[in-house]
Amino acid sequence: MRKLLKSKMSLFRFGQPFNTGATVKICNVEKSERFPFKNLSQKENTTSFSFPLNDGDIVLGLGEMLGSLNRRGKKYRCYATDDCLHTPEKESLYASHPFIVLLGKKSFGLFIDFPGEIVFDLGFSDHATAQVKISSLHCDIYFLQGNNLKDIIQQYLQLVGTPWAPPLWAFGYQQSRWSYPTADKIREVADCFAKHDLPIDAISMDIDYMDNFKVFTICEKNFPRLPDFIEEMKLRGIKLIPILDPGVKVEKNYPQYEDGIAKDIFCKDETGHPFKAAIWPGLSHFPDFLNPQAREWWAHNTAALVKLGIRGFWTDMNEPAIFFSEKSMQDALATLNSFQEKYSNGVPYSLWEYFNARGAISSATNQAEDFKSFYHETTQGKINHHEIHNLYGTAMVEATARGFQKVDSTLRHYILSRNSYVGLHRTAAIWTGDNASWWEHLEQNLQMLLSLNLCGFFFAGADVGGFNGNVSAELLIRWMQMGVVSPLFRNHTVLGSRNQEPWEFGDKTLKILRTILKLRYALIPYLYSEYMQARTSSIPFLRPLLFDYTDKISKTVEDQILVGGSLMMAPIIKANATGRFVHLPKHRWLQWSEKKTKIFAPGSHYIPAKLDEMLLFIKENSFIALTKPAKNLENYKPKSISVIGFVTGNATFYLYEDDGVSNSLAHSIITIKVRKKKITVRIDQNNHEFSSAIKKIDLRIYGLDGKFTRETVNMPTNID
Ligand code: MIG
Repeated sequence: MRKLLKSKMSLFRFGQPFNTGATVKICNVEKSERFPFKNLSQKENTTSFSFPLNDGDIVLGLGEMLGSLNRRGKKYRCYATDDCLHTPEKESLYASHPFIVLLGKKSFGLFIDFPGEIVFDLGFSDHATAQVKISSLHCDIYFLQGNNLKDIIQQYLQLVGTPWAPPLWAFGYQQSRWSYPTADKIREVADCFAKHDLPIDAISMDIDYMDNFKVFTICEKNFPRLPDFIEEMKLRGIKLIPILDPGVKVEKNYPQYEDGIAKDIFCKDETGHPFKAAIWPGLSHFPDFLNPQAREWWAHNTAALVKLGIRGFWTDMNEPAIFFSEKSMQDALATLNSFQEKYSNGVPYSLWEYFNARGAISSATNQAEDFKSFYHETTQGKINHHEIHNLYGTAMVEATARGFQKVDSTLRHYILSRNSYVGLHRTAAIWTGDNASWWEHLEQNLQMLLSLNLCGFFFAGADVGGFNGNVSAELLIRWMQMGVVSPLFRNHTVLGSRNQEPWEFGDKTLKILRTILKLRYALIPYLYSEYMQARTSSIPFLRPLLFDYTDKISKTVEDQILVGGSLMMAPIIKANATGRFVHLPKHRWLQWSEKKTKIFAPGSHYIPAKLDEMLLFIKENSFIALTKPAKNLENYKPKSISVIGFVTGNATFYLYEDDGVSNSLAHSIITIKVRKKKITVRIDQNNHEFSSAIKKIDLRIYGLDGKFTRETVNMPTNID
């Protein structure tokens, strides 16, 4: 295993920061005189500092933010917001990951552990300066020195903890749409997957499964006998993933409302009354997830669904999103009324008044004033929401996870969250929200995945095919191709859009999509093994080239993905493309597909890729592992696997396997070694708590001449 460099991490503490739970390591606090940036200022409730950006400096990080991988030249705002139009100028989205890395003559990482608003101006106002503004006098700032990106990221991951271990089935394909309106419709979708020979592991249940969008209720008319339905789908190997929104509707006789009031678990306004705002179910209260009692209450409710057989949740709107509050709606209506009065009575009005009226209703959404108007009762005291805004969804997920633990703490859970803060990567997956069926967003998906991985969120993904708008067959194909390496692989689309299931685009497209899905399922041994090892080695599962390579070109390539230790994907992200330039750094690479293989020398190459082709490369002296694609990953225990290597010298491959469901993470490691052309295979199983079912390994090793040798290895029955 790779050795860690000695930690060169310093913590600077200002005031008495709220403990966010982001970090898992306790660091000594440094004297503030040693703060590395000279122009630190603390005034008017703001902590700010800046540092120079030299020519050629690269800034990485910030996880889920729009824009390029190199963050330089843009302004970003960590203040979670439900914004469903991801256009390039937007400064914030649903998540806050205030961690950046500067790569330059002197490289460093910077993590600002503060759950309120932070603005990073990374060479936008002035190309040669980075400015950081934290909207508080209380925060923890971690400064991480390192020789290179890997060193800095490893320190960061040690600080914020090991990424989540998902259940194996989470690596399967998921189909979603807003909404499959009835259980029958979901049955029909499942039938189509079977009929068309398409693997699938989960189907989402969007907001329409509830009774009028009330959380923890079921619309009995459209989803009768839910427990039976869950069981029926389970027998088909498909998990149902219901959505949970935080808002609890204010409505007499609605049990969760009555109980929530009785147990006093909602966030309060200035006057001590439960804070009220409109969200899908209507005027609602918001569980105070920062309050342990409220978390317990929520966990109790989620546990009830887990007991029915639900194995995963999808937590949405947890920034939290607010459509309007009573106050913001009154303000909006006042603006409308005053325009209406003038207009109807023939009183002169300016066009500004018309524009104000036009935007009034929509500007009642997600108002800062509303976020400042309610409070949390935390173990660290009462605190205004605005101060800890970015923690709300993370706390909601913790409460949801607790629901699983209540039922069976030995099993791994699955939670897909929209909002996140640093630390959530230890507990859940995130998706990147309401993207669109645009080619630009396919590219954005790629860059977000890489940025998120650099921030510890290995298990992430975007709505494949795009959420808003209508996808074309070509865009869906290219997006699904990238999905093959995306940990979360979920096709999801908005209410009213064109159907986006694989069979909706004609036979030719269906055939291509089937091959893509089968490839994903074939690659499960490799993907899962590399993911699980990435967690413990603190090396991101998905990486940009510059993580592994130091050549000039690798520094600038933002559209190729290193997947684990052996594989690289160069996704096609342009419409009508029939190929693309690929940078192949340092060593030779074996272009690999099930149909053809070709060896490339290092350098830049234009490589053709027809619509049904994707560009995957195996690095020189490394291996990938595959199986026969399963229909789903329930009870997945392959008996034989194929290992494909491209070996010109010495090479070693570790294949990690576990039961894919339990928290114990008892596992086995199969080691394949090539030394001077001699191959050895061994298996280590820790304490025999987990024993691999693999009996046979079909080894195919490509050499320099592009030809392969084949060998079948029968696994020993006596282990160790
Ligand atoms: O206001 O539940 O991002 O995935 O389909 C929209 C309906 C609420 C936003 C999520 C999207 C989901 C949708 N939700």
